[in-house]
Amino acid sequence: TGSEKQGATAYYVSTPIYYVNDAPHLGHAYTTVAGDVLTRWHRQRGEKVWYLTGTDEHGQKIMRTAEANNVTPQAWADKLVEEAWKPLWEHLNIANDDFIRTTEKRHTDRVQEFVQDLYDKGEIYKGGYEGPYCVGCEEYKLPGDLIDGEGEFAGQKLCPIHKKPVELLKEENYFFKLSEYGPKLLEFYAANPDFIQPESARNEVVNFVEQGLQDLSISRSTFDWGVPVPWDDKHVIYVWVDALLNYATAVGYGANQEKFDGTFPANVHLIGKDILRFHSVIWPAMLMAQGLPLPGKVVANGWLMVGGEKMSKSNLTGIKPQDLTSHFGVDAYRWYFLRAISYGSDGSFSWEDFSARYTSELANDYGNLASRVAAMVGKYFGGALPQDTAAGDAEQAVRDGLAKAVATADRKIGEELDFQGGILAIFDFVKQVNGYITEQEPWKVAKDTTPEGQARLATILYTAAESLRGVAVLLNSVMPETSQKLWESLGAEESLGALADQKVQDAGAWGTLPAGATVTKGAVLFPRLEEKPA
Ligand code: ME8
Repeated sequence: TGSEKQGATAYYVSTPIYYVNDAPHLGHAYTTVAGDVLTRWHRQRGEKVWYLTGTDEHGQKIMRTAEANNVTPQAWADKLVEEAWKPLWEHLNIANDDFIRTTEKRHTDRVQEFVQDLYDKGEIYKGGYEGPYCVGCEEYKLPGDLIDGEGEFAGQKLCPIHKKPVELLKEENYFFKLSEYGPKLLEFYAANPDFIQPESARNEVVNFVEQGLQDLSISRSTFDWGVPVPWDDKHVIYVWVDALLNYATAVGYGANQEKFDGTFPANVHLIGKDILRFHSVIWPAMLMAQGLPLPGKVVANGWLMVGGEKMSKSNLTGIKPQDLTSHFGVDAYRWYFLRAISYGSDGSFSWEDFSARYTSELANDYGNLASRVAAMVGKYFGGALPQDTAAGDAEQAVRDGLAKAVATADRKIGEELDFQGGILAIFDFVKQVNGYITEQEPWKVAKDTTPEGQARLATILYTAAESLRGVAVLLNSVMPETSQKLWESLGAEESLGALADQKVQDAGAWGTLPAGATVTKGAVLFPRLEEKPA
């Protein structure tokens, strides 16, 4: 095992598969948009990428929700997937390659085979367990993890994430010998210091494993909404074992060896920090037990907070992703959370902050730059992009600025998953170009009708337009619709072809946009905001 992929060809990115007990909220969309940006970035490097998302449909949490709604769990899951989850990803322009549902046969058959294999290898045994269980987490909790209830829950022990009382469960179950994997996991973390990110998450996991692991109950017998344990159909497989295996079954585990070898393991598992132990302890141990290669990285995002609490299905304060996209547009929505919150840290959402950043950074800095440049090429050159024959130091600084933005954004977004840092590098360049235009005052240079004056004017406008060409490529992963509009307005679609075929690593190659390209004043990139909805 090792975190370097052997002979595999696809850059494989995953999101968690989300529970279908309710509709998606801002928190789910946060992780999925981040994965989409990472995916598009790597595609734009010319790499083959596989982006997987899906839904987690078994377990008590889904079963109870379905019961409360008087439908079968399958009918409930079908409805939520078709009416809520898939439509939201489409709405947000998520370019996933597959969508796996844990109730699909392509998944359940392979889950049974995987677990049967572990059983045959002696990795699974029958035992008893009694402990506090949180249905919200679908997890047995360690007594030390619980918090004391107050108010209506006074005297009870609560799950620290859901702030709800845990249930005491006592069952005879099948157990996976997780405890035996502690030393191997610690060795793996030490050999692969980037495996768990951010650093705080890594430290937490290492501490946790150093305390010693307990064996993991991997079956349940008090309800039946799950994948049957193949050798004992009175049990269903624990929902988390079932769920984690999606990362293997979706890419052909046990079914399509060629596909599996060309994709597995994931380069990056994107998750929230609530499900860190599952992905960085249990999942690698399951893979070790089966002799399968381990993922490259597990990257945990922080929590979107509302009123100081983790945003959750029961604590939404009524904000849906669609409420924000209908006000700010899909692209601004995709941009905002990655721009405003450092990936890995918690962050709060507010209408005021979003509106202020939209107006100053998107509409004023970026949108106005694009429309001013197109308008001036129209006014002074009849819309035909002129040549930059009179470039000097000021132009060289802009060219260097673009090259630097490309290198920084490629490292930060493509490698470090520092989306905020990458976006800021691109917007610093937008600011630089704005400053360049303010200094050069093309509207004054235009009055100088000598050949030298006109050559300067041409150079200034070419420099600005060519800079925007670079910006369109760099922001395409984050705001694809806006980049496309800009691309067309620069006449680049016609002269250079599809934006998607522009490589990130070539985005800084100065002189890409040919003189003579037809520049038109396209649609406004970021329209003025309407009044905030009540
Ligand atoms: O845990 N802030 O599903 P889930 C940021 N089915 N991210 C958030 C968030 C918030 N307030 N709320 C949710 C499950 N998320 C399991 C996963 S994977 C094999 C099985 C995001 O519907 C974040 O990525 O509870 C978190 O880990 C995930 O949604 C949990 O989604």
